[in-house]
Order: sequence, then C-alpha cells, then structure tokens
Amino acid sequence: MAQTRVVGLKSPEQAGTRPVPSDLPYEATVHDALKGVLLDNYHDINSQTVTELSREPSALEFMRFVARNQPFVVRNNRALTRIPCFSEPLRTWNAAYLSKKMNNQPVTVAMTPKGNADAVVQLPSGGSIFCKPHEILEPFDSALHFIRTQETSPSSTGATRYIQSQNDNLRSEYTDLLTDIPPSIPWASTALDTAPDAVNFWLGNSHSTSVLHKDHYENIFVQLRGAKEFTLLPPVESPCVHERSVLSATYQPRDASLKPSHLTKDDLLLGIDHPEQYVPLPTWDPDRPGDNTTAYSQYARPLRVTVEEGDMLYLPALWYHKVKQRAGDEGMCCSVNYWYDMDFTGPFQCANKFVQDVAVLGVREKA
Ligand SMILES: O=C(O)CCC(=O)C(=O)O
Repeated sequence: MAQTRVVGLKSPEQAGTRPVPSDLPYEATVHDALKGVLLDNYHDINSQTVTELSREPSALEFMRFVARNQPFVVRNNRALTRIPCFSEPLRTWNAAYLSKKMNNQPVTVAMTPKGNADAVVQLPSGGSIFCKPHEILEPFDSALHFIRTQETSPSSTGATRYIQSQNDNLRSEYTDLLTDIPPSIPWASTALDTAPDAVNFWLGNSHSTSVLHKDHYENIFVQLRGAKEFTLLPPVESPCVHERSVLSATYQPRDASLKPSHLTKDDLLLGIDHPEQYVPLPTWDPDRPGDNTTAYSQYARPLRVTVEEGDMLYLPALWYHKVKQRAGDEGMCCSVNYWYDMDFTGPFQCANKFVQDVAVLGVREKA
C-alpha cells in the first residue's frame, strides 16, 4: 500500500490530536461550566430586554421566536387596532358588561389570606410550605364585587380572591364570554400546528401575586383591564433560582361551619396535603435577591416587562415568571391567555433537563 507522504512534519508528535479549544481549563469544575459557559455566554449573546413589536407576528415570524425560545410583547399603544381580534373585549369588558354576560353564574374562586396562591411560605419554626388556595364556587357578581372593593379599601379583612383556575376555564365556566374572543391565536396555531390546550380567564386585583414558576406551555397572554408586571428568567438560569421540592398544603377554613363567602384572612389555615406531596419549585425570589440564594443567583439577569391594556405577551415554554398586578380604573385586573403545549421532541426539553440536573450538581458542589 502506498505510504502517505507529508512534507514539513517536524515530528510524529506534531500530528497528535489535542483537545478542541474550550473556554474551560483542564482543571475546571461544574461551577466554572455553569457560570462561564452557560450563564456568561447566554448573557453575552442574548438581549437584556423583551423585544417590542408594533403588530402581531406572522406564523413564520412567531416560529423564529419559538425556535430561539425568546419572549416578545406586542404593544397596542391603546389604539385598539393592532390586535384586531381583541378589540371587542377591549371595548366592552367593563364590570357591568362582565356581570351582565355572566348572569351571576357560579365560578371557581381561589381564596388566600394574602394573595399568595401557589406560593412558598417560610415557617417561623424552619422549613417551607407550598400553599395552595382554598377554592370556592361563588356567584360571579360576589367575586367581582369583592375583588373591586378590596382594591379600593385595602383595610378590608376578607380573604383575597383571585379567579385563576388555569384549567381552560374560559371554555367551561366562562362560555358566555367566549364569543367575544378568538377561539385560538391564528398565527400561533398555524406555527405550532395545534389548537390551544387551554384558554384561561384571569380576574384579580393588586393584592394577588403569582410567585416565580415555569410552565410547559407556549403562552400567549393578553391583558384586557389593568396591567401585569412580569419578571422573566430564561430556562438556562435554572442554577440561579434554587429549585427545591417543597411540602404542599392547602388553605382551608378554620371551622367548616363558616360561610364561604364571609371568610376573613384569619379564617384560613394551612392543612398539610394527604397523601404527603413535595412539589418542585424555585425558592429564590427576584424581588428579594439576597434571600434563599445559590452560588449562581447573583448572576441572574431577570427581564421585567409590564403588559398594559391591549398588549399581548409571548412567554416561551419553561421560562420562569413572577407576576404582579395593577388594577385598572374599575379596580380589577383582567386577562386571557392561550396555552399551547410545548414540543417535547427535539433537543430542547432534554437540553433543559440536562441543565437543570447539572445545576443541581453545581449547587451541591458550591454548598
Ligand atoms: O397572571 C398571573 O397571575 C400568572 C400568569 C401565569 O402564570 C401564566 O400565564 O402562566
């Protein structure tokens, strides 16, 4: 067989293979990889603000954001023209209209002492509990009335109410409002090649906050009354948010004979769920960045975006989000959102799980 003839080779060692160039030295740790390669690279390459669009995207433009797992907000600029399919609820959904349409039907209402449904509370005795709300069925008018009056009389002693079932409630409890809104977001359904998994109705006031969490959905969130302040962290920041499995409990009346609609903040006690359940959740709060930290929390760069009346937010799958609300001029904050199942095929889901698992190693290494 003919020999390969090479000119200029100084020694056989010169042709030996060597490691590919890496940002990491040979002695690097998991921490160096998470901090230097994952977080620093991500922050160098990606925008530190949420992209603003002045009109809805086409299916192709939307797909580009989905592929990059990047959020955007469509600003309505109060012109009520940019998001034509929501012009009807933007025009009509005031308290009187909602009340008339709903005809006082019973609806599911989440009750908590401090607007802390699905939140983690720290116990004075040590440890933490994941608190789920007490749910009641209440005539729509009573819930609406309570939400609005609590906004204007903060000293009210009644438990905080938030309509936030997140179970496709628009297509079950709010069918009378359904004809005012599109059944799906056309460009999202085309791009994702599916119908929404859930269409949700949200009604609350500034007393309720949704704590940092993530969902397996591509989320199109439309603000109709008042405003919502979103704090967003991308999935790669999982090392920063200190995910832990937290014991779950549900608020319940201290006395079963109390009338549900008259429950005060003091009437609600937390009962540990049976069977015992631990729920994985971020325990770091971007608004209290010095508490419950990991060695990586200091590197988080939360994005903040406020969606105003008529704005639409695309919140990509698996982004961590914390949501505060501001009531509009009628003392209520009202939104609808469309949840599309994320695509579990391809590398995205596995890559995220990998980051999450390596984050656990990194946090353990630095503990
Ligand atoms: O509006 C809220 O309070 C929470 C919204 C949310 O978590 C969601 O749309 O996934």
